[in-house]
Amino acid sequence: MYTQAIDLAAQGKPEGGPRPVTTSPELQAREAAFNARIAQDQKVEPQDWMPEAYRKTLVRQISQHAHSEVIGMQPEGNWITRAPSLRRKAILLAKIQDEGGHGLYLYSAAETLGVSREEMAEALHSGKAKYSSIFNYPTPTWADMGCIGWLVDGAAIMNQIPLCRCSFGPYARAMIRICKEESFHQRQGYEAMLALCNGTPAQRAMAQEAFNRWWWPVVMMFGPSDKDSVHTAQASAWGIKRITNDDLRQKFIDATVPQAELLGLTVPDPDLRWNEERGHYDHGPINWDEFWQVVAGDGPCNRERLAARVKAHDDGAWLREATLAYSQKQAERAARAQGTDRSAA
Ligand code: FAQ
Repeated sequence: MYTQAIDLAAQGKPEGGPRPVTTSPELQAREAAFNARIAQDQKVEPQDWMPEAYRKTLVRQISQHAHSEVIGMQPEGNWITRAPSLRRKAILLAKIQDEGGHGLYLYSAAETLGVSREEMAEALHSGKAKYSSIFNYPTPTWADMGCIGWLVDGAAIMNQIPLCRCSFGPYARAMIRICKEESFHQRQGYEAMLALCNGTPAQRAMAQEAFNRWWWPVVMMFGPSDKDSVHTAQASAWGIKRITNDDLRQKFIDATVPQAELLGLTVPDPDLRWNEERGHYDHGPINWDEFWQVVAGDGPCNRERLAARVKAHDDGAWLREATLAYSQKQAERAARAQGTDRSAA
């Protein structure tokens, strides 16, 4: 359903193509080859020449994406010990593990661009690197688990399906598997909401209350409106971004409103109306002050989330040291064995 909502052919290519970023004749020739590759929709691989700004854009986006997946384990991790049944607990555990795995694929994809895990971790822990605004909201009720799966994963798929066609090979390939897993996450979230909405009046009220809290942060999660998006033009010209923030947001709203109706939930937007002429829902104003406040580190849970991540990293230091010592020992043993073989020959 989310895949069908995205008609890439209809989006067309950005006008003018990528902007030149280099000057010397040799670099210009390399850049021309790179631009030709982008224009032909061929993948750029780590060993290929690429403009430094393209590499930096990818490192920024992929590492932020990885950080989001890893920090994104926390709001749901809050409910592992309190899931209402063994079945729900097993699903939640599997889903959270998947998110951790997504973080790892994405860190690996970013590493192919010459940045180390340590540098990326340091950027996150120092507050220099961003992660998605959505993970700075609290999860006080079980219905929040349903809303995260249904809405947050639903929004993530909407944003990530076009990234499966991103021009950078390792990112595009990582996104294919990630999207398959996010699809399961979205369905389990919707099914959890369905159970609550078919339940007692108190359960229905819990579902509506959680929906009221998540709707607007999820709508914001697609990023600033196109007029304020600083990276869209260049990222689109490079084939990294295929659909703009506002267009993805609209597709998400159009897909999600009927799902809310099926659940019997009311979308907390008094201005929401189907616009026959546009063939889309019109929606009310987005509180961009709230969005930027959360992005700047001052949301309801920013400090808590970052502190938990830094603590987990510090607590894991012994494992990193032990793994490194083990691999060094293995390498030394292998080298010794090779030396013995040679002297025996
Ligand atoms: N939160 O010019 P643009 C998930 C920043 S994964 C925080 O439009 P761009 C799975 C942006 O970085 C969710 N910051 O930027 C899951 C930039 O700042 P910078 C994450 C935001 O890159 C589910 C500035 O605003 N997904 O949910 C946000 O062209 C459940 C200007 O913005 C991805 O990362 C935001 N929401 O477009 C896990 C997908 N939006 O860097 C657990 C990949 C914007 O200059 C449980 N990323 N900013 O300092 C993308 O598609 C893009 O990077 C966008 C932003 C669309 C996020």
